[in-house]
Amino acid sequence: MQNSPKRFTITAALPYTNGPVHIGHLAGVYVPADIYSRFQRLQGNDVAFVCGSDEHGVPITIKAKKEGITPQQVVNKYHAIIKKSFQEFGITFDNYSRTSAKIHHDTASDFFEKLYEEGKFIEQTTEQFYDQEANQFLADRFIVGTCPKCGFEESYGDQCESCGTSHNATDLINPKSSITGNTPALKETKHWFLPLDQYESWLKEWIVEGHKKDWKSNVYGQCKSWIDDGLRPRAVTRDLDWGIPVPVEGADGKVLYVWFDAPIGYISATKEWAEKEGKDWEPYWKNEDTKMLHFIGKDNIVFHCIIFPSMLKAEGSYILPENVPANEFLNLEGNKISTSKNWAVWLHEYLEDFPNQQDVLRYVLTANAPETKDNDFTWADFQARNNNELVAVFGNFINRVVVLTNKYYNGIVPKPTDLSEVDIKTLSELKAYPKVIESSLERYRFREAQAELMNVARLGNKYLADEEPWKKVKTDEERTKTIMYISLQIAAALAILSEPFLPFTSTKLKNMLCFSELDSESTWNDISNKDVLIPPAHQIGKGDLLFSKIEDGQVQQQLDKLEATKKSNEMMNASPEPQKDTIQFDDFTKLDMRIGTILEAEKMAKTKKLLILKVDTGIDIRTIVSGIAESFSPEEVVGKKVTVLVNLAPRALRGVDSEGMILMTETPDGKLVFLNPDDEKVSNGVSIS
Ligand code: B3M
Ligand code: ZN
Repeated sequence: MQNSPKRFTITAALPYTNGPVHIGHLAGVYVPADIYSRFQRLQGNDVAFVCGSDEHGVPITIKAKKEGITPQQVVNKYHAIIKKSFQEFGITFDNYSRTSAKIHHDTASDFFEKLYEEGKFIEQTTEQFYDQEANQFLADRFIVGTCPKCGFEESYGDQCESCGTSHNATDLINPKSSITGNTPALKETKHWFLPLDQYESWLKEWIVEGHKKDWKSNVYGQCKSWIDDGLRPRAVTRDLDWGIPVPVEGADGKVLYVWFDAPIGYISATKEWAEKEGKDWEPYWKNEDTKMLHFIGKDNIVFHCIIFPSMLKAEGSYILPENVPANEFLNLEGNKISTSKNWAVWLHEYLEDFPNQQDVLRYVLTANAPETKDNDFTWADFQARNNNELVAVFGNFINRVVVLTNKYYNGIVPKPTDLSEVDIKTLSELKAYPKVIESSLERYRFREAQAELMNVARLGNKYLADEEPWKKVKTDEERTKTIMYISLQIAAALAILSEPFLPFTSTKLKNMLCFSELDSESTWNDISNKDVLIPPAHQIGKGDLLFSKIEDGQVQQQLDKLEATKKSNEMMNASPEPQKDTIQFDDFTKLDMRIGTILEAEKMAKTKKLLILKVDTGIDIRTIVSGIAESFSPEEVVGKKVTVLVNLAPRALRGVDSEGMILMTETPDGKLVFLNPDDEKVSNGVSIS
């Protein structure tokens, strides 16, 4: 029985557009949100699944400064990369918008104006941090200091990334400007504040009393602790030149706080979508019978559960989220994922190394989703889950069914005869799965739901192993037909049930089973309600491997990549070696260093590191063996000006006499660099003094 369709507004956190997206984002937010949205659509429900790029805020202006480009150029670049990654991983947003879009600027401005006109803000002149050297106020991430709550020394002005607390910049201990490193001064400025304290008792009733049972305990716990600590007014404007201008008089040089405008981005994305689709956006945000859900990571809980709902409540005409299924964090090989340290698996890079293997990553990230605590992604686990689960369980079952059906019946679904007790039991177990998976999904337990999906494949494998059609085919043709028929029903169920989790696999499997040739394609609920998913006489296609083994070498390559990142980070942070013992001027003059030119270079046979060089030192042309072959090819160094220590006692390296030493240094990622004069006119033979 189909219930009447329900309306869903499903939002996924708007990613900051200051870098690409990585596996942590996918695991924590976008894959679960996508699974849920796909599932609701399969139920015949009316879904608006919206997201977009968060293009304001300080991280973007910092990135622009670093790269020497404008903030708009930064967001254009990453918006395109992020949008493409989401498409490639099959994240089925109904609309992926961006907060620099006009519709968003208008929507956010109007929202602010309405609250302003209704007197919902308090206007206050307060002292804010100001960097005199940079000549600007220091909002949010422009300021770092010690978190007053947990003591983390690199907390941002608005939020501590370590404990998740959101605070005012002036609460930080030992604040420093992240532009100049200076200790900032305080300077007066006027801002508008949302008096969260006025919403405290309402929030208590709505969350602490109303959602104790149905919200995840990590989410509920955080909210309760904030409310118990007491809420204070929060500034919703900033002194910045990047963002949505504050739409009231006397607010020059001020923009809306990014966390004021970003969640309104969900509304503008819905509006933009509705406009394109010729629909009305309002029921998705204003009708009480709409179920609104925010998928986010744990660092965004306060904004989605306390601040945004208070904004919506202040506005008055909006519904509130029914649930905010926030996830904890995913680590990578034991360390916190970090964009700035490049400690991440970037989605666009993953696809270069594992082309067309989106579902493998989706699968592993869901199997390991940080639903109740932080979790670790390891490449060893990635390989094991692919090889032992996707290949050995799911892929193996499908492969056997499709290959045997082709072999015995030229791919035509056979007609069953009398069903045995095992057959009846197997079919009734199969029929129970949609509800089992559904019940996990409705409680936002995606790992559990996906594990149940795999149990459907296990059911199929066990059935085949027990019934052994490959033996029975020799003795009992009729029985074999029934076994294959039942196995094909399980395969068809897998094609349908896997769609939310493994969408690419589901499509492939549906094609293999020629779903489009069926009179009517079965749906999720049909698995429980109908006896036949693919009928006798239906022609299926040829087998094609759904998954392939991941080899040790591929895993090693990923580990090597991370190892290189770690090394380069270590070098970047390493403190310089302490100074050596003092020498006298006479000691220094003993070193005879000259400028020279490399005339010839060749690789030393059977070594990785050594080049044999012919160097014109201005005094003579001599041979020097140098350990630079891993950084330079012979062609690259010919013609280079270099600094040579010419009076170093000669020594034989692998049988070649080396008469001197070329001076080098190293970049943080381990690449060697010549110490050469920066003026090409310096002639060979001149000495260094
Ligand atoms: N951009 C923070 C983040 O990427 C922020 C989310 C906005 S959701 C309205 O974690
Ligand atoms: Zn903290």
